[in-house]
Amino acid sequence: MKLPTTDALAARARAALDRIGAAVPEGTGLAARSPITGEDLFGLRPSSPAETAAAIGAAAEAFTAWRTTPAPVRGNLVRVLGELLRAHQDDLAELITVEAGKIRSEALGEVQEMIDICEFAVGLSRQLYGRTIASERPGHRLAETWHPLGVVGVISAFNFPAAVWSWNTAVALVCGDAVVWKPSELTPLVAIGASHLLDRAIAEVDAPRDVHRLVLGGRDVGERLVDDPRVALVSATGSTRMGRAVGPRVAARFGRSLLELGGNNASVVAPSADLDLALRAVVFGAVGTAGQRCTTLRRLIIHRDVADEFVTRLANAYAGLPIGDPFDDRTLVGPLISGTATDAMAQALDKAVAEGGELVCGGERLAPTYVRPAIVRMPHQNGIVREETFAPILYVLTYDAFGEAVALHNDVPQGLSSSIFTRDQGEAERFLASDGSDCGIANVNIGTSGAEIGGAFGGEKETGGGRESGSDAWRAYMRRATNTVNYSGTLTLAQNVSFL
Ligand code: UN1
Repeated sequence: MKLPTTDALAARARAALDRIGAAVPEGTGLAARSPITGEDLFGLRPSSPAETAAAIGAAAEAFTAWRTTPAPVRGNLVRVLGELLRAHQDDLAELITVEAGKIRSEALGEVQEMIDICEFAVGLSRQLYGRTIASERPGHRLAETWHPLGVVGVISAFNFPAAVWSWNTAVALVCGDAVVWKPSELTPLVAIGASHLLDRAIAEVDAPRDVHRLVLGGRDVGERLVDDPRVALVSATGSTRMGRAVGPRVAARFGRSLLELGGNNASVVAPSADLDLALRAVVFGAVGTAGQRCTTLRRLIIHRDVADEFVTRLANAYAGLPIGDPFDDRTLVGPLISGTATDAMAQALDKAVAEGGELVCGGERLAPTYVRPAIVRMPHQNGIVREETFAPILYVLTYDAFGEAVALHNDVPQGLSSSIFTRDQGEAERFLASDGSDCGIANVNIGTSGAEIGGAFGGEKETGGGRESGSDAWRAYMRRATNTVNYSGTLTLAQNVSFL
């Protein structure tokens, strides 16, 4: 496998950061690294406890000015950020490829998602609507007003190192909040680049400088955001294990949290499905981003009548997948994030086989961080199939009756994304109905991954329940006040209460 050298990758990263205009805070304590070679690029200085506390304090201070800035003016900041992202789409994508190992097209797609959410948020800045409600009393007006919430702590993961930040930040900023961002310690350079573009936008529109702050480091830095009472909302993306730690800690201080945790996404393939279309969608869903999206397809629930032929075709498609350097335009599968991730994949495959699975193809380690995506036919859905392994493993399960497919589909602890491939409208509707898919995302004739920003993104059960990005997800970033205004000149008590 021909891969770039670590020196070449470091030079690419430096050049991209240079074009963005960001300085690298070199030092020790945190390594910037590339999964393409699995080696360190250079050392960075993590944020100290005092710096992290100061960043939160500065953001809290900036919030007091930002919350009274008119929302459409706040939108202008996000508009400028969107323009800078457009101008530096290639540069940020370059950093995403170096640090997360995404192929070029998916790295550019991630930045596109950032541009899209900025445009969405600019429109939203004129649409933070409250309701007017019919009052039961004459001469009274009952209404609700949405106000900025405070400092939002964003804790993001390596797999969407910039887009998930932008979903939170673009929306939080128009909502009048300040943001402190703790990116994954695996992707600090992407964060430095993205954050610097926002700093530039802040300077250009003369917004309060500390309305956004970046803090770098590991779990301890994230914990400071989680425990600081000045952080009104903690929006955290990562594993269910992480969420289990974060949720109760934030709740203990009556803070709010918005959790985007693990997925165990499935597609149902019915016998009436357009199998050519389903095949392409399944391959992208299972193998895109080397199986490291929250929305990655992990379970294929396929009707017995079409299963054998479909799995054979799938295995053929897998055999032709170009794996290697994500900077090479022909590559479709880049590296996993680390050697630990490839180890986890190998262990999961061993377990699957021990539990009665039949390895159809894949699983070989081609280099320390490169694997061949795997397909495993499973006789049941116990054990390992119920877990999220962040790697390209597709478990195949078969069904006979539609009800069985839905039951299998829902019988996992996670509830992020789901889809059905069918030409039977009744089946499609049943999948989307209240007793159908129990996920936050349920699709028809399209895969589980690659959601557009316009919808609310998130899931149920162990996925954490949070919703980010489009639709009315903005409400999580604001506080609601219910207002009763009496203009009648007399005091009328509600519920016909008489007093005094
Ligand atoms: C994630 O994996 O954390 O729907 C986010 C998708 C992308 C976002 C994934 N738009 O696959």
